[in-house]
Amino acid sequence: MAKTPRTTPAQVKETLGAGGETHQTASAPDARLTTNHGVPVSDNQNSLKAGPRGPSLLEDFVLREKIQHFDHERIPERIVHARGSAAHGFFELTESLEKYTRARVLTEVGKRTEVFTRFSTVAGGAGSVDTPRDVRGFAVKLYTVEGNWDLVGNNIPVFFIQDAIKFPDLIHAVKMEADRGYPQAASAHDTFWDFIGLMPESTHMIMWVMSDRAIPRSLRMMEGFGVHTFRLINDKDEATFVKFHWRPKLGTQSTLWDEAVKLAGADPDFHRRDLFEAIDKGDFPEWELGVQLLTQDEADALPFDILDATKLIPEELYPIKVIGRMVLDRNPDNFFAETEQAAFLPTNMPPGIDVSEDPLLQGRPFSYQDTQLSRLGTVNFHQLPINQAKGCPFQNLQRDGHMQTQVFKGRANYEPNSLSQAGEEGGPREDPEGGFRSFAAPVEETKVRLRAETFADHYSQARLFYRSQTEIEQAHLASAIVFELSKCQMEHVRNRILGNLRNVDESLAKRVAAGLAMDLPAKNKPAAEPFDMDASPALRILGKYPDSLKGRAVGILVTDGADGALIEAVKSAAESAGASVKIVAPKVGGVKLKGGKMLAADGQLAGTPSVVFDAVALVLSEDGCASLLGEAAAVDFVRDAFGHLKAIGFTAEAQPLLDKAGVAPDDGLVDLAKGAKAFIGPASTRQWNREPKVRMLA
Ligand code: HDE
Repeated sequence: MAKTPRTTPAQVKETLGAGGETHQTASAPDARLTTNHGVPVSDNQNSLKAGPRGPSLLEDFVLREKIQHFDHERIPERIVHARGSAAHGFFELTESLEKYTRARVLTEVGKRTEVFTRFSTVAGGAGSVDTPRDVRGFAVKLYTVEGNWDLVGNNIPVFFIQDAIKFPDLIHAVKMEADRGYPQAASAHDTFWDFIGLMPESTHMIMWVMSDRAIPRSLRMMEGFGVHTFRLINDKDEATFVKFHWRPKLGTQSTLWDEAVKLAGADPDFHRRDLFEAIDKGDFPEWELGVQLLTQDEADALPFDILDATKLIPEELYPIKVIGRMVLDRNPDNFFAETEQAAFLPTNMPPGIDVSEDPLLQGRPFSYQDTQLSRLGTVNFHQLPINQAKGCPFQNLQRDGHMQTQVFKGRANYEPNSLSQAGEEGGPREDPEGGFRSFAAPVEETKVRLRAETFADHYSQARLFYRSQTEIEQAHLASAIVFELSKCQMEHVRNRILGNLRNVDESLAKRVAAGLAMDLPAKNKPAAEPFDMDASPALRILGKYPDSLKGRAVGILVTDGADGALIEAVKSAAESAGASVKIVAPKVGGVKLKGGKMLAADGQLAGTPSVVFDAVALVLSEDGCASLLGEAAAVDFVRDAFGHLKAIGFTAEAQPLLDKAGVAPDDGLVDLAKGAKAFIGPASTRQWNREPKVRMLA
C-alpha cells in the first residue's frame, strides 16, 4: 500500500497562507480572539492536525475548549413558562401609597426604578411557538433601592388551583402526554381536560383560558395581574390587602383562533418579533400599574375568600387606583444572558410588601428558589448581572459555592463578630428598623390538611365571567371549549366537563353540547351552590379600550404598475394613526410602479401572509391583479384577511382578486378611491358584524 507522503514544512506554510486568505483576520489588537483563559488564538478556522489531511490532535486545546463550551451551551429550560421574551425599562411612581406601605418603590413619586419584564407562554417548551391558546406569564423584576421586587404574575387574574400541592399535577396534565410526547404547547387533549373536569375549582380559570384573553394579539396588548392577594405594610406595621394590575396603554387585544393557528406556521416568533421590533423602532410599550386596596374588614365582608387564587375582586366593587407606569424601552443585548438566565422569585419583596396566606402563593417561595438550582446550577445565581440587585448593594456573609464571582476581603464571614475592636472590617449587620419584617399575622391553629369552607364555591365567579362577556366573546369562548373537547378522545372526559358547565350557565352548557353533537349529561353536584353576582363589564375585552391603529400593523399588497401615490397615501395615513406599515410584493426586490419608479418590498407575498397584519390594502394594477389570480398565496392573503374580520382597502383593479377570494362587500371593505383616510377607521378594529357570515360559532 502506498504511504501518504509526509507534508514538508514548505507545504505547511503554503496551506496556512491559503487558509488566511479564506477568512477575515482581526486587525485591531483589542479585537484579538483568545481562549477563555486569554491565550491569543492564531487560527480559528483549522484544527491542529497531523498534516493537512491527517487526524486531529488531542493536544489542540483551542479546539477542545471551544467544542466543550459549545457542548454545554444549553441549560435546562424552565419547567413551565419556558418560552418567553423580555425587555428592559423603567417603572415610575405617579401616586404615593405611603399611607399603606413603607416600600420606597411605592412611596417616592417621580422616581424611576429599572425593570426587566419577561412575558411567556406556560405549557410549551422553549422552542415552541408564540401563539398557542395559553395563559401568558407577566413577570416584572423591579430593581428597587431596597432590593429586587419580583412581581411574578400572569395575564389572567385568577389561577387553576387553590393549593400549591396540585401544581405538579396541573402541569403534568397540560404538558405533552407522558407516553406519546404530544401535543406540544396545547391544552386541547384528554389528560388536561380529564384533570380540569375532576378539579371544579379550575372552572373559573378555564373560562378565561377559553376566552380570547388566551390568544393575545401582542405581548404589548395584554393586561397583567399579580393574581394573589398580597399585603402592604406601613410604618406603623399596619397591613392592607392589595391586588396588583398592569393595564396596557394599547388596550387588550386578541387574535382570532383561526388566525392564531395560522400564525403559528407563518411566524412562530410572532410575539417575540413584535415586541423586539416595536422597541427597536422606539415605539415603547407602556402599562399603568393599578392597585385594589382592602382592609381586613372589607375583605371579610366579601362573599368569597380573597386568599383563594381562583377568585378575583370585581373592579366595580373595588376600583383600580392607578399609581404608576411601566415603559419597556430597551431590548436585551443578549437573549441567553438576560432573558434565559433571569430568575424571578416571588419571595423578592422589599420591606413594606408581604405575602398573604393564600395557600397557592405559600407554595411558591420554595419552588422558585429551588428550581434555579437545577436551571442555573448554583446557589450564586443572584450574582448573574440580570439577577443582581442593582438599586442597592447586596452584602451578607454567605460565601463560596459554585461560580462564586465575588472576591470577599477580610476575615469577617460570620456574625456577630467583634473584629472592629481590632481595627478590622466587621462586615454588614442586620437592620431591625429598615429591614424586611413579615407582617405579624396572628396564627393559632391546629395542624390540618384541609381546605377552608370559604374556598368551596367553584362556580359563581366562572358564571360572573361568562355572563359579563359580550355576545361575540361568549360565542368565542363556547367555540373554544368545543374545539378543545373535540380533540379529546375520551367521551367520559367531555361528559364530565359538560356536567360541570351546567353549574356555570345552562345556555353555555347547551351550546357546547350542541357543538359536540352530544346530549347534555346530568349536572355535577357542586361543593357549594353558586350564586349570581352583578355583571362586571371590566372583564370584557371588547369595548373596554377605544379602537385604534396604534401599535397595530398594516400590510399593503402591491404589484408592478401600481399607483405609487396611492401607496404612499395609505402608508402615511396608517403611520400617522400609529400603525407600522409593510409593503408586500410578489418578489422581495419590489415592483416597478406606474411611471417606472421602483418600490422595494418589506416582505415577499408567500412569506408574508395577511395573518401578520391587522388590516390590509390591495393597491394593484390591472395586469398585476390578473397575474395574482393564479397565485394561491395572493388568494389566501385576501381570503384570510376577510375571514379574520380585517379591513381591506382596495383599488378597482383588485376586484377580480376579491371575487376569487369570495369577498363580499361590507363596512370593512374600503374602496380606496374614497381616499386613503377612509381606510383608517375600519382598519382600527375588527369587523365583528362579518363574523356570522364567515364562521360557524358554537
Ligand atoms: Fe410559577 N413557576 N408556579 N406561577 N411562574 C415558575 O420558576 C410554581 C404560579 C409564573 O419569566 C418556575 O423560575 C409553583 C402562579 C411565571 O421566568 C417554577 C406554583 C403564577 C413564571 C414555578 C406556581 C405563576 C413562573 C419555572 C404553585 C401566576 C415565569 C421557572 C404554587 C401568579 C417567570 C422558574 C419567568 C415560573 C413554580 C404558580 C407565574 C417551576 C410551584 C399562581 C410568570 O418554579
